[in-house]
Amino acid sequence: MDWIASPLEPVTPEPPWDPHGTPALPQTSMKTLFPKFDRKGGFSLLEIIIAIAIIAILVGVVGYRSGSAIQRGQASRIMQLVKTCEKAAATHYADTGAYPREYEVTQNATNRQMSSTQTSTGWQGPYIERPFANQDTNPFGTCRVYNNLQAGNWIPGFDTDGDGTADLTGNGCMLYLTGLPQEVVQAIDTSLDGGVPGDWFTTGRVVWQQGSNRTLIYIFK
Ligand SMILES: [Ca+2]
Repeated sequence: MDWIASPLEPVTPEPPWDPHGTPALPQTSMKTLFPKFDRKGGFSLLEIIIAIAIIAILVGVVGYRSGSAIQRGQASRIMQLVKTCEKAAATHYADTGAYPREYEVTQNATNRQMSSTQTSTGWQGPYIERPFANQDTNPFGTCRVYNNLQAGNWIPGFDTDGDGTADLTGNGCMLYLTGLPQEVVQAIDTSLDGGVPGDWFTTGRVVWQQGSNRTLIYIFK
């Protein structure tokens, strides 16, 4: 057991710690960094609060701006989809004399008349580049084109002049989207329905059913 017998290394005893003494580390004060800065009391609580408030406001503004930029991007993407579907529905109608319906890619071919080969007379599609795949087509949920503007009790037709009655009803094409955040629907509504009187969510080409989170957009008749 050599290690017990080995002599201990000499240890220089530390001076006793004095809680009231001068700290060992050199202190850098604002005064030494900036000789002109001569304040004895440091920053007051009020100054610190004001600084924190300014930072919070700046963070909030930047956050809000990037949030609304994302929503504008999402809204313009849906607007692009509206344009694509308008063109596709009009061409399908010109070829076949019928309004097409287009459901998501998992549905069978009879419900994908714009993307899947049909046997109907005059059909010369596909009329859209690729079938509707969720996330890809609508990042928030389902996307469909219905060929009826007034069906069941939830497709009410479109009151495009905002006078309280539907003026676009019956056969025709509309886009059906689920899950869109209100801000995104409102951005689309502003661009398609700007100036239409009445509630923005019930009148015009863009109808938002808040309870079921469905957005209906008239595209072609
Ligand atoms: Ca509207």
